[in-house]
Amino acid sequence: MKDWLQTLPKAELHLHIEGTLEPELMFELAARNDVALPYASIEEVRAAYNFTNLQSFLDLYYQGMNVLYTEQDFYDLAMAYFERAHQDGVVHIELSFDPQPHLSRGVAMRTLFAGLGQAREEAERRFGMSTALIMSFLRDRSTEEAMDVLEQAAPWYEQIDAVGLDSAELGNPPEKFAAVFERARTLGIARLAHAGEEGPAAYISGALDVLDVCRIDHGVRCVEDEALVARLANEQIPLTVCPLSNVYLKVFERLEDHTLPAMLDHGLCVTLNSDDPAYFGGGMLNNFVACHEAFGWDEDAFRSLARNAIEAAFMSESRREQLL
Ligand code: ES4
Ligand code: ZN
Repeated sequence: MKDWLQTLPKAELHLHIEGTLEPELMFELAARNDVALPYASIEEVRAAYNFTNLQSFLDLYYQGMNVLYTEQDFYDLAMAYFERAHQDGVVHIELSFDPQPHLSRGVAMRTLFAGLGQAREEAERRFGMSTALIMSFLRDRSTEEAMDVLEQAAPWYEQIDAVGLDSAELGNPPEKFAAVFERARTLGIARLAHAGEEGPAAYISGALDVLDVCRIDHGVRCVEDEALVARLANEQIPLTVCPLSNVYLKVFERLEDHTLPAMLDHGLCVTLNSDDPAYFGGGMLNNFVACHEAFGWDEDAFRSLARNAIEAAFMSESRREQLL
């Protein structure tokens, strides 16, 4: 089954590029940029990945990305992931990046777009891979800062397929970013948001009603609200579920306890994704294999999940036809 899942053409819609930073590259970039790391060895980094909730992960995620400074660093980070994803049989990737932590360290906005843009072009040339770019705002920082980031990105709007909303969910409801997302809408930029990962089902409704998002990242807590489930099913709102992430962040104790089978029973438009593969036990293929082992899904089930992702992706209609 693993071999078959590898050959299944997969689109990944929920991937934080900073969450693809493997400890080996972290050490290499730390040396290159003369950044001190709080770890003595690669093994020590991996041993630290022992999360109790979303915040305990985010602390290490922000710490890890402190080694990224130059255009070359962002290129190397993205290219290393594109290569691994290509080996997993991924044919389309929508990578999200978080400008704020980098801007705060003095990295220029153009460095981010240039490095990631170069890697995207190279992935297209070398692997025939298509990609899309999602610029995400940190919901645990201010609305004003997010608005400022959106304005600073003006020279690169053409490269942005959507804006997203991530980081610490609880206590940072979607409504906080109504004005920022309204501005993005005016600019003609599509909108996404993490919702219903640690936060309640009401954050999913809020993201749909107030932020006018076209997809929900995670959304696994939707099952707590029957009316919301009916709405998500009726409107076929894509949910970018990240199975291994949910287990690593203790959203569910074990994958067997995940609401994924119930979500499929309700007729929801589910897609499978890796979220932060360097931190959560691997990439797309590992997520697919883990679901096969936990739920016993057959080839038809995975074909249908992969199709959902291709249908929900930001890609040209000719590319979509080619992949369907
Ligand atoms: C994230 Cl799993 C998750 N949730 C929210 N924000 C994030 N940023 C990176 N991974
Ligand atoms: Zn995420």
